Amino acid sequence: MNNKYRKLLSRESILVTLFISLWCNLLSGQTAMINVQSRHLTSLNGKWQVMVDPGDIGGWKQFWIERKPQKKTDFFEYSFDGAPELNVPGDFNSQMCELSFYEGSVWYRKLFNVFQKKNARLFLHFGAVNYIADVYLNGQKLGSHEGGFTPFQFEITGKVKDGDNSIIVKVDNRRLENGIPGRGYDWLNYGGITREVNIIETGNTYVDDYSIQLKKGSLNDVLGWIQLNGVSAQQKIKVKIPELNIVYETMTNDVGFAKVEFSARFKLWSPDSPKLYKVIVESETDSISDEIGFRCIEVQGNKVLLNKKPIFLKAVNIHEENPLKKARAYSVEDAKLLLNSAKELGCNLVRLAHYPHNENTIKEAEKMGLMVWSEIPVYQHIQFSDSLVPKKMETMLKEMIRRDKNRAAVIAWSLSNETYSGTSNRNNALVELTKKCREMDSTRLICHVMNTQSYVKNEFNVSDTLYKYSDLISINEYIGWYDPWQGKPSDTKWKVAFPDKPIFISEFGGEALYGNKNVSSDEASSWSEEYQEQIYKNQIEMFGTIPNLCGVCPWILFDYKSLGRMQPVYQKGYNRKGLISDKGEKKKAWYIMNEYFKQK
Ligand code: GCB
Repeated sequence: MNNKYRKLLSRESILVTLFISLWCNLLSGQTAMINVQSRHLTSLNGKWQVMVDPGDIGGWKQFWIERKPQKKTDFFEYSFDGAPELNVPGDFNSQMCELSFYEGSVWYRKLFNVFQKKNARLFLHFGAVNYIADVYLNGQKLGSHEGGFTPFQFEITGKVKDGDNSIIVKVDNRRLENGIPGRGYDWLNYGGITREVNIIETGNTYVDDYSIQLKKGSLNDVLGWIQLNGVSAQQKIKVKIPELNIVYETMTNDVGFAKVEFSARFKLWSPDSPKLYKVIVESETDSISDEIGFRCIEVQGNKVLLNKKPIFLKAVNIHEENPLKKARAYSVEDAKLLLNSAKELGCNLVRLAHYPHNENTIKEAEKMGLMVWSEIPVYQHIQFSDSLVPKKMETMLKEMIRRDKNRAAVIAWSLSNETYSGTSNRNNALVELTKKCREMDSTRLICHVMNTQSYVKNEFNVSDTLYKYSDLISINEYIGWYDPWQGKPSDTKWKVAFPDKPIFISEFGGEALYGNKNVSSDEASSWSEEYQEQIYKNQIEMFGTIPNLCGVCPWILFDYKSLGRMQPVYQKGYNRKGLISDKGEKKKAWYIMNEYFKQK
């Protein structure tokens, strides 16, 4: 065990972590328990009544109190009774045409029935709410959560009444100067209760969190831990893998923590063989079951190795949008639509841009044998010098890793996309975040995506010092679209400040409107399929010149909605860099990319 890991597992660090998480919980919702799907759930999905509140009057009129007329002269100019309904999970923009581009407050209410058992604990769990959620139960505020793409929960034991209860959530998806993402980004700001809502029932002490993955660099040794939550902290623990006849036994300490360490001859997870094992984590008071894969991902010299063998990352960028429904994706069906298309293109990796996607997507990708690149929305214009921003980045990172750390498919945590080296405090904040990420999970690649390179006289100069802290040199470049070619693609030269690291082209491409064919292949303003196709042909020629190339990732699989893309004839509110249109039609460039991936 390396020192870093030993430090992570020490009792002091656990106490510090518990203290920090308690402190964070005062600011945001409680950190959510993991593996919600295998718990005792009552779903609150379905229709919720809503009041749209563009003028923010709900705050001073105290919508959460739900006042009703008491005497004949009383009236109130708001009410959830008789209000329109929205589906949860689901974004509000795609469900009411007057909310298509709405960024503001919407109040949601759900009435539900519950009976609390003796010795049981109840939690109200949200998969994600974009962007700020203020949550009330029966007129009392439970708390708030900031961050649109990660889960949070509130314990409601003793706060619910037997019988009828009411939950009210104020959702606000307004952009914030010190939000993450900040004010500017190139995707639709879908607001609402976008993922599932559940009431989770547990015993007095339950298995809150666990990490069961291979130790960094090993193909056989599991190194992990279990964390209980509740009064009976010291318990006997079993970790069982029935298919391998493994029953590992240990004991949690006085803060409910136990280290897990055992070895086995696993059939390893890989895109060719996405093997998952049923794993049961059992305490004296709880039992939880998971499907876990075991694999080893590392960078050695200038190569990415999966299970000790070099692998070329055949990737594609995906936004969490169902192009056919024109709505935020959240379901297994949505995931299958996006991921099957990535598979058909020939991919072995999906870059889930630019925020943590829903759990269904990660789990489906894992079953299909697609590796996952997962990122937090530290995107372009982030106010790194704002005193709250480092804490917000860390919280989002922590929530992303906590939820998905047992997913073998996830091979990379990406901490930033296209931040600017001149932004005050950028390096400081991101270097700190990288260190924290390594402490939270040192088993995966940790990356920063940048576009700070120069491209002059057919030479790329890649020199951003932040790459020192990134396992890959991950470059976004749009030569042929935003930047014209400076010479023959096959003559491109490269000057890279960290010449021993693998290079990943995390974005490239250009726009075309599907069906706009036989127009012109040498004018960008034609928005033709031929122009886009030519970009892809040239890029592929250029890829041959890149030292240590470990993978490429076109921007993007499907055309997607974006407010900044308003060219009235060709874009009409869509970023048209998709290899496939928003109606599912393949453009010419798709075939070029598909052929390249077949050759690789
Ligand atoms: C980028 C961004 C991506 C954009 C893309 C574009 O560099 O990372 O989010 O949408 O460019 O289409 O310009």
